[in-house]
Amino acid sequence: MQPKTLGEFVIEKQHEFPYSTGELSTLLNSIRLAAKVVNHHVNKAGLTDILGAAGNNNVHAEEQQKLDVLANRLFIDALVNREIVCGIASEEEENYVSVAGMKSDNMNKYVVLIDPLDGSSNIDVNVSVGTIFSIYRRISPVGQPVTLEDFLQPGRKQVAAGYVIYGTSTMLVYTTGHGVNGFTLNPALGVFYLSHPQMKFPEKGKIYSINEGNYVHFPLGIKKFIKYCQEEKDDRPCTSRYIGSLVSDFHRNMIKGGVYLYPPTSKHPSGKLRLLYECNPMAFLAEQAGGKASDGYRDILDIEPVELHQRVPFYVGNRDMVERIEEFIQIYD
Ligand code: AMP
Ligand code: P6P
Repeated sequence: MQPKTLGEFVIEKQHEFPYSTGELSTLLNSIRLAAKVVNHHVNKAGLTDILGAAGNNNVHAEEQQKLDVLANRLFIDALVNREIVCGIASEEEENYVSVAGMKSDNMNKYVVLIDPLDGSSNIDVNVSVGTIFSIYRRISPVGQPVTLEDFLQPGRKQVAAGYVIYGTSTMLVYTTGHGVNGFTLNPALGVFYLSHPQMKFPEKGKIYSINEGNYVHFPLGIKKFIKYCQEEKDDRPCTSRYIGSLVSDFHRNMIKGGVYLYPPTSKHPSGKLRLLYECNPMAFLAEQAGGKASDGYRDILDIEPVELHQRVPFYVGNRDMVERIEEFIQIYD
């Protein structure tokens, strides 16, 4: 029997909410379409003149790869120009993009935050990259221009979150608060099929993912956790795996069991990962898959955001491993 398609799954879930207008389904289906278009370009990156830097930098003075710019444009066009949302914020845009109010008939109630192509430094070396998205209900009045507060909501208020991983196969993994489901693209048909229903972290994790090149700058608690993982004892030593692409490291750790760490470093004293469009969506997915996400002291989803591109220390994965990290931080830091 053919597995369910993503489109069928979205509609089936909508029917569980008899009063729904279909707006969230339309939004999820637009993300699905944009993901297929980005996938086409990511897979062709080696063949067309789209590799390499776009010749300018984004708001974080990071050199924008051409695919970054393209993915950003594709997702914004898919969501904003069709008025499927009232606003969108992106890692590649200094300010949020407002639709509600410019076109007064825009009565949509969702805002979306995206990292259009996370891990883009891997593009030119053919390592998997990903798109991350996060969806909230606006808190300002429908029909009015969106406000910054619509985007600065704690992660626990998310309506949906997910990622697309452009890897050996392309998958879309998302949650609306009722578990995590993974869909694999059949490139011949251009259809996502349900391949990983109700994804959960394994009971125990044995992988740790961290850039140990920053070791000398890590807080003592993180150094102690790394040495703990390397001890020959109990269910250790762990395996060290780090791709340099959050979506890929997270996806592998959710399937095999493990934890991803991006602690404060000398270059990024508040951590490198962005709270709104990287940490919150991955934290929502992690909790829905039985895992945990923390900044070392509190759940990521409980953090009250103060600015669009704020960074936080980020530890996400198996609950037992994240709790162990918190213990080491609270003892040594
Ligand atoms: P809507 O009016 O379509 O925006 O739906 C209202 C609410 O119903 C959403 O905010 C969700 O909480 C839920 N809902 C509607 N459609 C879906 C869907 N396809 N998948 C999961 N939840 C949904
Ligand atoms: P570093 C990609 O730029 C990213 O935001 C994550 O996807 C990835 O895990 C991390 O940064 C890699 O950072 O400093 O280890 O190269």
